[in-house]
Amino acid sequence: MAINKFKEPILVTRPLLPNLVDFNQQLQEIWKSQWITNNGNKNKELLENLKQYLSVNHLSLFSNGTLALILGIKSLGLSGEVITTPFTFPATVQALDWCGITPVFCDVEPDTLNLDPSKIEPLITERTSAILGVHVFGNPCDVEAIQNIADKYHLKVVYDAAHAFGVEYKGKPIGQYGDLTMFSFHATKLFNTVEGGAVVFKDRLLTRKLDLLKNFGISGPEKVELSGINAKLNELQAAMGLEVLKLVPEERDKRSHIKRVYEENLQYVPGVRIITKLERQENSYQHFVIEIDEQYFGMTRDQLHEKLKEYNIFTRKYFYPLCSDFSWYQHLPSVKKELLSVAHEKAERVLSLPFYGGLSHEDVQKICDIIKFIQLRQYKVG
Ligand code: T4K
Repeated sequence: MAINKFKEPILVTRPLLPNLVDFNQQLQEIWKSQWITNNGNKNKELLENLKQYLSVNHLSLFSNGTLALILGIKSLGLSGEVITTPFTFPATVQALDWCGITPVFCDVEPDTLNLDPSKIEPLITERTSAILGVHVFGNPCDVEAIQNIADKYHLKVVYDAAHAFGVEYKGKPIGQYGDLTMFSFHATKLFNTVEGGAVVFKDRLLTRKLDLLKNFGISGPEKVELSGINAKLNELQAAMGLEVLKLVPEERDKRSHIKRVYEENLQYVPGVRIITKLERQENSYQHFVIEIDEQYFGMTRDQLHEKLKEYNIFTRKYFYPLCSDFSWYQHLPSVKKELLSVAHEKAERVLSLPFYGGLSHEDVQKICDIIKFIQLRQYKVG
């Protein structure tokens, strides 16, 4: 039995887009106000809505998640070295680069692919100022173990929660852990403002600092207090956010059903492990990621990734290559392969499958059938 390829390409994700009539209404209000950036009314409204949605007291909006993280790190006054994960999107470690901070790479846990707390302590030196964890694919880090280490050595804790919008850990919103947490609102994220991001934080005094940092350090018409940059979210982005936020609960529901179809079909396939299996508020429904074990699956992740293209299915290898493999870090002692063995193994095995509310259940079923068919055919050929 052969399976036909998809007529149209199936991409790893598609942006959540508001109804054009609703968005147009937002635009009309902006046009009327003649205020299109620099902390307008849409910005203020989105700020309040997000504080409520994420259950946090302090939040600052930015033009994208990367600048949010860079300025968040700056606002905490971090310096020297920061312990972080190699298994992440380049933005996490590049934020450290832009702050003149040396990343110290720490291996990840085999299950969650997040920073492994049991490997952090030996990496702490006199220069360490913080631990920067990433809630990879929305799976929360072991935030309690990380906080215990940070308390013991008087370090700050920063989280990159680009994938973890709306996630809870042990019933507590993820943004309430650590000193500062960044969320990305890029087009590919569950909640998007086209481009955009935010930091949430414990210390209310950071609000003013972040407001200055994202607006050239300007504190008045004739006063520039510090060296900042332009990282403001504009009114059109904020309007997009206001409309998309209304759609998030329904999108989460749709994705949770898609997740179930994937799980029912893939959980017993030899050599396939589902990484993003948490339920309800513990899952951000940002990605659906599997791990391919060549020994039992019969082919490598790379071979499956290529084969799926023949059926018009475009999966992604998030996160390959590891950040510790970037050329400009090769002088660092922490990039040694033997110190990052779990991260190296996982980066060769992970595959993000198409995952967005617009996928029909039939499409998801077909993707699973194709994966099983590819595996079966491989064994027959082999
Ligand atoms: N930290 C972490 C852990 C992150 O994952 C990210 C971003 C950041 C920090 C930085 O946050 P931001 O500064 O971006 O706010 C995409 C996103 O561009 C990136 O935001 C995201 N992580 C990363 C995981 O995914 P690419 O290079 O894979 O994007 P691209 O253009 O290949 O798009 C992915 C898929 O989405 C494609 O199949 C096409 C589809 N797509 C994309 C766009 C932009 C659409 O259908 N429509 C669109 O408008 O990085």
